[in-house]
Amino acid sequence: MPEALTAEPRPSPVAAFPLPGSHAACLDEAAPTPGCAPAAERLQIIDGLLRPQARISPKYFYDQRGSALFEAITRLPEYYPTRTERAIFERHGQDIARVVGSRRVVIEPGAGSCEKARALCQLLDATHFVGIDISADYLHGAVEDLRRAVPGLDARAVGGDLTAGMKLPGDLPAERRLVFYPGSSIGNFDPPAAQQLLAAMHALAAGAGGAILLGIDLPKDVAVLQAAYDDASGTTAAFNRNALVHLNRLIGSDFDPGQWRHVAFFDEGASRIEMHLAACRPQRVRWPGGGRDFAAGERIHTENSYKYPLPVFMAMLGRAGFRQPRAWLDERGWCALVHALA
Ligand code: AVJ
Repeated sequence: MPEALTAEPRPSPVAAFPLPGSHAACLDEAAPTPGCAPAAERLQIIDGLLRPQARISPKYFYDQRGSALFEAITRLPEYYPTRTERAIFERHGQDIARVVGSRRVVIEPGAGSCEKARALCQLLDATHFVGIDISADYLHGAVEDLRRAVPGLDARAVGGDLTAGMKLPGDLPAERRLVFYPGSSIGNFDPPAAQQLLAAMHALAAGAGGAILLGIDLPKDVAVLQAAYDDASGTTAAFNRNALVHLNRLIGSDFDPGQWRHVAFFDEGASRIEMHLAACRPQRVRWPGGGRDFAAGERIHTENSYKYPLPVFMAMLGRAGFRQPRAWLDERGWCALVHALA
């Protein structure tokens, strides 16, 4: 087993979330208003905050501190997904390598640190690797490291987003492509958006011998889920609250994170964990040009994390055009690594 598949992951700033338009830091000098998000993004954030049920995208977790907090989350005793996926690779590595096949062109949306990619490229003796990430600067460094670590691998970085018309290198072989999407990141998308993302991945892998290898988190005992998203050390609570600090920088708001309580629960009907921030007391939050009053207990919805039953997910793969799906599970049946042909 390659070392990196057994090591603790180090997600990049932003990269853990392959969603459009993230900002790891305040770098946008062209921002016309206080706060550093581009005007369109600013309006989108404010629109979410002004809805009757206020909401923000989970991509706003991942500024620099948020990415470090996520890394800490992956090491918590309660947070099973990261080490469970690693256990699946340990338990089934040989079978995975046999089914996936060698000499592949690996394409990873949201590649970030490329750490899982390194292990996979070594396991499969990949010929090419393309990492795709919103955080292009970080990705370029990671891909350079990958090139050094895996001699002979043709490794490239592409800045952009799968769902927003990003372009692969023109000279990338169209055959034997493998789209790699680990970490159960697909759980952050609601089912229609997840379905769209799978279709986009199918288009990427569509040439001869194309396939997908993707990690998902399965439904399980509610107490296990609950603990994973509301850990005893309060790390997930800090991660959740940090989104407000990030927003303050992006839109110039004056959220006081200390005035917001972490709320996480499993919605059985929707099969998803929901995370919210609840106002500890009545408060007014302002930003340039506006603001909102929150009543005590009023919430901002910050994340959904869907737990797809395996048959449901297999059906989604089928609708996206994938064939011959198969899955490897950990011994408790908590997470799955799914492979299918494009
Ligand atoms: C990175 C989307 C897989 O949903 O488990 C961890 C993010 N949120 N704790 C997840 C997360 C709260 C994580 N993913």
